Amino acid sequence: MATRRREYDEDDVRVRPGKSSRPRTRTRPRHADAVDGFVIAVDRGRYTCVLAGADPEDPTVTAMRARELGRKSVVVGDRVGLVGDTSGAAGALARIVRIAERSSVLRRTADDDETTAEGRLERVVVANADQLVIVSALADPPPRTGFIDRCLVAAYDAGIAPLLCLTKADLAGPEQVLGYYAELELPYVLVRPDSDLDALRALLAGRVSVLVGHSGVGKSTLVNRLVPDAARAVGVVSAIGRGRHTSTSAVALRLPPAPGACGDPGWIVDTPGVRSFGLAHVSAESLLHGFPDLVEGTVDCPPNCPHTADAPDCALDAWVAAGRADPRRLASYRRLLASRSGEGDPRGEADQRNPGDPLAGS
Ligand SMILES: Nc1nc2c(ncn2[C@@H]2O[C@H](COP(=O)(O)OP(=O)(O)OP(=O)(O)O)[C@@H](O)[C@H]2O)c(=O)[nH]1
Ligand SMILES: [Mg+2]
Repeated sequence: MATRRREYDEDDVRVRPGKSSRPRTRTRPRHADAVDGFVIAVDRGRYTCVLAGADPEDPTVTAMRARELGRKSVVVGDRVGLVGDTSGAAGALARIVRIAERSSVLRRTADDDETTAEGRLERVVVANADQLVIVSALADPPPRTGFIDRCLVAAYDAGIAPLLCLTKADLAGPEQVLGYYAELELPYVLVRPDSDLDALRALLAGRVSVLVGHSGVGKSTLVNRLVPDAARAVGVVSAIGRGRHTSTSAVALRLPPAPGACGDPGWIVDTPGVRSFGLAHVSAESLLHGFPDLVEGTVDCPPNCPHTADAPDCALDAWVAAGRADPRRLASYRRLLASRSGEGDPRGEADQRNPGDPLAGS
């Protein structure tokens, strides 16, 4: 009890009798004044927010969390209510008193196995994203379809539309990766240093898109191209301003209006590179949603079929044997099933476990 009490505001300690002395009457009017903001960066307990309807030139608002939010975390992409000094003047500090219901939550876990502490350590990457841009380099570092598959599972699980963004197309061709996803209607874009980004811009317009990918695949490079004044636009993007350096935290940037287009140009969220995209928070059933090319193949499975390699009569083997899906996709799905149940470390071992398939790593 003692530890719980510490999270309450002093107003919440119920030593004073009577409902009339509750904080409600005192705080409600203030909260009614709260202005809407959008969290674009989080840094050591300070939240950088953009006020709803603000122009790109307007200053950002720095805020802290009001204690009454309790344990609720505030993440990039959150739409929040702000009170206090929302002027954006130097040194001004506002307070976040409300977090709007999230339309989507992109999560990842440090590990796949729910039974470990790491597996239970769940991180919300970003809130309210409409689109997950899975960034994979075609070379340096080489593409890893196991990782892309994990991102697809996370996207479908969170109800976020996936978009495959293949960078460094100047270094290698996309045929192998695209061949692997031939059965999926997965939208994709190719990016090389000299390519025009019009197709990508059109797909980003009006949406909140979050970039995920291994370190060094070119996420920040892409963001800098999409938002040329990223470093200047908001004071917080020091990680981006440093150019080719590893990003250390997620940051949302307002996209410039597309030429000739009207309406909301959208936001793009750069995130730090991840080694793995742990999926402990995704149920075994939901894992299958990341493999729409396999879903239909399970209709002939016996009831409660676990779809694992040793499952008797799993219909997926016949589905793949009949050429209805790529056997590598089934292998990838089964690797995820296995790593969720704690069999093996999903990170870093892919090359040993899939010697014949250099793409398969996660
Ligand atoms: N050849 C080539 N190099 C690229 C391309 N895009 C990015 N790079 C290079 O790849 C390196 C890594 O790029 P970053 O944009 O920092 O990668 P990142 O994904 O943001 O990495 P983290 O922040 O660590 O997650 C840089 O040296 C870029 O110049 C590309 O299309 N072609
Ligand atoms: Mg980066």
